[in-house]
Amino acid sequence: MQRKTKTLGEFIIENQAEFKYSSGELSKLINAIRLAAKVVNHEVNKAGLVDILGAAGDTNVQGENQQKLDVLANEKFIQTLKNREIVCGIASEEEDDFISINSQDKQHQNKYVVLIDPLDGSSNIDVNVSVGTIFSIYRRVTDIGSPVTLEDFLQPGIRQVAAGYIIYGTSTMLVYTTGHGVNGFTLNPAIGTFYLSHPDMKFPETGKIYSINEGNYIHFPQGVKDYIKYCQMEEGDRPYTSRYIGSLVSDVHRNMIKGGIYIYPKSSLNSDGKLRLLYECNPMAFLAEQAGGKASDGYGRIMEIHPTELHQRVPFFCGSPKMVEQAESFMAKYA
Ligand code: AHM
Ligand code: MG
Repeated sequence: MQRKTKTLGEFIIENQAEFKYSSGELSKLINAIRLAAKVVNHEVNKAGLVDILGAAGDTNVQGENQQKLDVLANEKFIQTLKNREIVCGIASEEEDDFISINSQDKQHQNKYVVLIDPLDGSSNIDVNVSVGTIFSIYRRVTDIGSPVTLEDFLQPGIRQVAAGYIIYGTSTMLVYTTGHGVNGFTLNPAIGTFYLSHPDMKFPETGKIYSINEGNYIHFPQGVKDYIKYCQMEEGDRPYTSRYIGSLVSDVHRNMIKGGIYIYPKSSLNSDGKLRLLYECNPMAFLAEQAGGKASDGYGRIMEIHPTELHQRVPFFCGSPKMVEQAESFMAKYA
């Protein structure tokens, strides 16, 4: 008899009780993200066909060129979450400030805030290489019934109630956690349904892949330089293989399956690295830890950092636990 494959919709319903504040609100929220993911997937897939490629002409809050698809993905996610009236606030990598959400019949009654990087790795769009969406969900800390404040968004990663990513790759996958392990769902584009394809994803304890933009080697701290040399040394299971897509979601996704480490360190060019703590590092760290991996700034746990600003950047070391520990030991020599 053929095994029945579970859909994401079924999985969400089945696992709702697992969540300690189970009122169905989080499930609805993940359903909304599922819907937005399908819409963005549709747009990403036709990127080469219609004239939606190229820079939109605007720069985002970090002064980087925005691609048209970034703008579009940002709009789609925000619109979907707004329309479904299930969050009280949204912060996006593409927006200068957070958005407070209110509606006539639900006066600031929702309890979750969402932080998103709507289209990460967008410099890869023009060349048909995988990009991703990253999301992070927290319970608000201010009182229900009042508008959200910055405090609701500046929470350490350990307070996340859910996080995930969508990878628009050779196939489209939605991978998420609510703190009970990590599960991956693959989209069947013919019928628009996500199926559970990667249950209980786990980082191998160690691996043979290191992912870092080595072009910046000269600017890296000595601990990172030493670790790179260690990866390249002929000894035991080394040298490791270097794989760097330049798309955080894709690099971490591959390393989670095959075993590996992703590093975006600070450098003499950018003292805090490049990646954003709230939109990129915290959600990837929550997923990594739930998959038995580790996420560090080189010296300590990413998820324990207390954020001070929305667009804060942080150095990021993420992957198989033994590899992250090894990299940390090189960093510690120069602390
Ligand atoms: P983005 O949010 O502007 O797309 O930047 C984040 C991306 C990551 O996905 C990727 O790992 C990194 O930037 C690549 O940066 P670099 O080109 O400096 O190696
Ligand atoms: Mg990004």
